[in-house]
Amino acid sequence: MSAAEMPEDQAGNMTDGFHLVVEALKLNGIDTIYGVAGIPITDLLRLAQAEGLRYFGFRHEQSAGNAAAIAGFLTQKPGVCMTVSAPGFLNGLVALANATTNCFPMILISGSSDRAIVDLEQGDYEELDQLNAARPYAKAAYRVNRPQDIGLGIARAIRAAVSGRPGGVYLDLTAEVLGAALDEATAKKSLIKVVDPAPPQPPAAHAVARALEILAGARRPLAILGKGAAYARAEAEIRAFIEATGMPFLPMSMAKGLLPDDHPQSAAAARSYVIGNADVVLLVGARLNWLLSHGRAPLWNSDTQIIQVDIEPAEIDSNRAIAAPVVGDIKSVFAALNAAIKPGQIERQAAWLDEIDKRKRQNIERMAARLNADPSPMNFSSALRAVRNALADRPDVYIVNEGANTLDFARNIIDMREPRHRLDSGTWGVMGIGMGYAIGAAAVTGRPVVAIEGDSAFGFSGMEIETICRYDLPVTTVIFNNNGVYRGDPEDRPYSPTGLIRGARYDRIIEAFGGKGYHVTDTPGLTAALQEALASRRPALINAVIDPTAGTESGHIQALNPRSAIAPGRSA
Ligand code: ADP
Ligand code: TZD
Repeated sequence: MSAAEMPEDQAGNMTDGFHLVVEALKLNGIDTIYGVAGIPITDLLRLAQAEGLRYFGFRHEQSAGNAAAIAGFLTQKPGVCMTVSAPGFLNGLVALANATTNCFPMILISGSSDRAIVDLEQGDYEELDQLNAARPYAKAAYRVNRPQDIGLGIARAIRAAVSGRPGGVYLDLTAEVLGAALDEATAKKSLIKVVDPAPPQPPAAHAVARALEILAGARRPLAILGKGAAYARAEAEIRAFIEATGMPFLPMSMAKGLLPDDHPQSAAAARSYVIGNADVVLLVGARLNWLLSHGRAPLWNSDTQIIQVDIEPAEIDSNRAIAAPVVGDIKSVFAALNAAIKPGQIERQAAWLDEIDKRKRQNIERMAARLNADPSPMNFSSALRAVRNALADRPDVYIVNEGANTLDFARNIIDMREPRHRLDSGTWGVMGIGMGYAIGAAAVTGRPVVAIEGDSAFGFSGMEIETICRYDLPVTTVIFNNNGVYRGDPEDRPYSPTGLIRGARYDRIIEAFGGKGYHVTDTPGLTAALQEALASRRPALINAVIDPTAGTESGHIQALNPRSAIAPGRSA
């Protein structure tokens, strides 16, 4: 019998699945839900809101899931996304998979249809075997089949999401369980407050000693910092170690700001030189995946010894041999490294640092010419200079960034000074994270967000502009509008596979919802619009017109496009 069907006198001491879910979340400090309403979760969302949880309702589950995932990255608490069954669940699944791939803790909770009918494929409303569909894309996937297991299911989901290597967890709640009745005494006892969901994982002393010994012998050491280090909130410990040893460092894109980009030891402006010439690399919370050319030639030298700091033991040796694995959480690892290092054990390598400085200066000079040009229409460099100028005294602003050229240029041109303030396409190079990440970041930090978006990239989540306006969030979306995926088509040709409508007025989309739209065609206009939008702390969208011929195919990763083996020189 469901709680609703129960006679009044019996219902007095009873509770139901809806209440249990909300109580279990509250008990574990989860205060925000991102989602899209519908059968069977509408009443659950209403109840959550009535019970004091914040609810952000989206226009598409993928954006709700992306908001939850980035909230997880920013807070070390799992972000929770709730969806309806089958199609809503599948829309959210992309975000769940993206969270798992990027090691962000999130929980996708979806309502599901009647298992008796689903499992016999009898054609229920929104029928889908969601649990099994989620499994390959999640760090863990669970289904709750009895109301007395709700507390346990949520506890397991939280622990799985944040412990060890964080990831996306799927939690299936059947409509039946949500409506099911349970007496209050049993219900109360069934709830679990998770104790120490992500306990520190200190490294073994011998692993720390081995790492220091290798570093002590290095002539050309280099630290590479990844978003795992940002997630771990280990900036103080990492900075102390890097400054004590004098070693140069390179941030991966979402680790920018962990140490400020203008730190004298940053080697970002001499990236390929330092990777190719380092004799020892200290790899911290970054995988040797495609973003680091798998640790292989031609970028890497096969003799370079690698010390890898990661919480996931199976990550070690995944792409090449690791000389010194240090398995543990980054905060504990760096506390141990700082404690174990002996004065003078790792010498400052003056010749190496001087050479890096020389190359940095050369590269920065080369870039300056491009950056300071003022072509009309704007190109990526000049438009980003305008954005950078508007952000010069705003290190507090969170940056969301997606696109191809827009992503690659912004990563290099927009300096970050605070940790965890740059949120981008990440491990998959995925489009569609823009508005979800912007909303999630604004929701959990209360700070202004600037989303720097390619015009194609924006389209994947653009309808969430309404969500931004509805909640009056301090999000400014800057669209680099060059009429296409990568670039626009020539005026006199029909639309190609990469073409988008010419001269789109994206600024008018936000006006439909009461936000402020700007249409800008030059750099002073872009800087002024962004400054005004930031000062307003209200939703704004800047349509920045970029030269349609400015972009290159696939931005900086053109080489990943397959080439025909029979006609290698041919292109469209
Ligand atoms: P990037 O894209 O910045 O190069 P990746 O996402 O490839 O970074 O790598 C992040 C790595 O950080 C993952 O291998 C993950 O296991 C690891 N990681 C995440 N959190 C922690 C932590 N608290 N301590 C140690 N390693 C962590
Ligand atoms: N679909 C998804 C989900 N992710 C993707 N990465 C792509 C498609 C392919 N893709 C890219 O890799 S970048 C990009 C697409 C469609 C858009 C590039 O155009 P843009 O940016 O307008 O966003 P630029 O700055 O003009 O290059």
